[in-house]
Amino acid sequence: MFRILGLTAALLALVFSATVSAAEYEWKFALEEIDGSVQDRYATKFAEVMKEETDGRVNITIYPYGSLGTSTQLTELIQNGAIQMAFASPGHLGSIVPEVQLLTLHFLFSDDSRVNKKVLSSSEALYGPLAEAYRDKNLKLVSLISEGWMVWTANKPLTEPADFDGLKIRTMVSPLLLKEYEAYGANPTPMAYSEVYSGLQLGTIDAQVNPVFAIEEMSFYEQQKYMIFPGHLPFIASVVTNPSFYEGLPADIKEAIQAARAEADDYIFREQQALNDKRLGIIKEKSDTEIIQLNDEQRQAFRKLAMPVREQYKEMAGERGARILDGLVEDIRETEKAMAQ
Ligand code: 6CS
Repeated sequence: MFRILGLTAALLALVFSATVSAAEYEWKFALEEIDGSVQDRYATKFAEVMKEETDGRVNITIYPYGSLGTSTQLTELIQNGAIQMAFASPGHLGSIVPEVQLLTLHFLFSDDSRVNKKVLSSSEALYGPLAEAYRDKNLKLVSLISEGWMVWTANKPLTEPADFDGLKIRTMVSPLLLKEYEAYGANPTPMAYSEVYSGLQLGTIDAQVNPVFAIEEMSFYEQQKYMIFPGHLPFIASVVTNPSFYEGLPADIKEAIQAARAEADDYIFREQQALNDKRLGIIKEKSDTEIIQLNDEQRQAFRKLAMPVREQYKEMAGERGARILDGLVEDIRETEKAMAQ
C-alpha cells in the first residue's frame, strides 16, 4: 500500500513538476554543426533572448549535428513541421532552393566583413525575392549569418588555379559548387559533413573547404598540411522555420523572434570572429600546419575564373535568381559606399 502511494506520489511529482516547468511553447532548434560551434552559439543566444522576451513562455531545445540527421534531412524536418527551427546552409540547401546558391559564389561579397554583416541582415534582395524562393519550398527565412571566411585545406599549397588540376576537393552538395571548383580545373566531390574526416584519412578526397572554427572542431587539420586563406567568400548559413507554424504564432511571439534574431545576429558577428581567431591559435599550437594567405595578384587569377560561374548560376536559378543576384551586387556596392563615408 505504502509502495503504491509512494509510486503515485512520485508520478504526481513528475507530472506536477513537468506542468510547472513546462513552457507554453516547446521548440526544437536543429544544428548542422556540433556543440561549441558557431551555430550552437547562435542558437544558444537565440534561445536565451526568446526566453527573456516572452517571460519564459518559449523554451528552445538545441539538437547538435548528428542527433537529427544531415543538413538536407534537417530541412525536410522543417518542411514537414516536425521541428520548429534549423540551420540550412546554402551549400546544401541549394539542392532544394536553387536561388540560394548565389550565397556560395566566389568573390561576390565584400572584403569588409562589416559590409557583409549589414547586407546579410537587411538586404532587400535577400529578404524579398530570395525569401520568396524559400517560401515556395515551404520554408520561412528567419536570418542569414556569416560564420567566417572559407579556407581551403590540402596536402599541397594551392596558390594558383593550376594547383587545382584534378584535385579531389570535397564540397557540400549544392550543384553550383561543382561548377565553381570545375572552373579552377578541380575534380569536386560532394559529400556530407560527417564523412569529410574519414574521406581525407582514406584519400577519397584530397582537400576540403570550411571556416577555421570548423576545421579545428572537426579535426580536419590533422589530415592536411596546408591551410590557404583566399578570401573568396564567407561561409553563410540561413536560419529557417516552417511558414505555417510561424503564421500560426501570436503577434507578440513573432515580435520576440524578430528581437531574438536581431540580437543573435549582432552577437554572432563578434563571436564568430573571436572563435575563428582562437581556433586558428589552437591549430597552430597543436600542429605544424602551414598557413598561406593569398596576395591580390593570386586572388585575381581565381577571381577571373570565378566570374563566368555567375552565368551558370543564372541558368540554374532562372529569372528570379538573376534578379536576386543583380539586387545583391547592388546592395553590396551601396553598403560599401555608405560605410566608406
Ligand atoms: O561543410 C559542411 O558541410 C558544413 N560546414 C559548416 C561550417 N557548417 C555546416 C555545414 O554543413
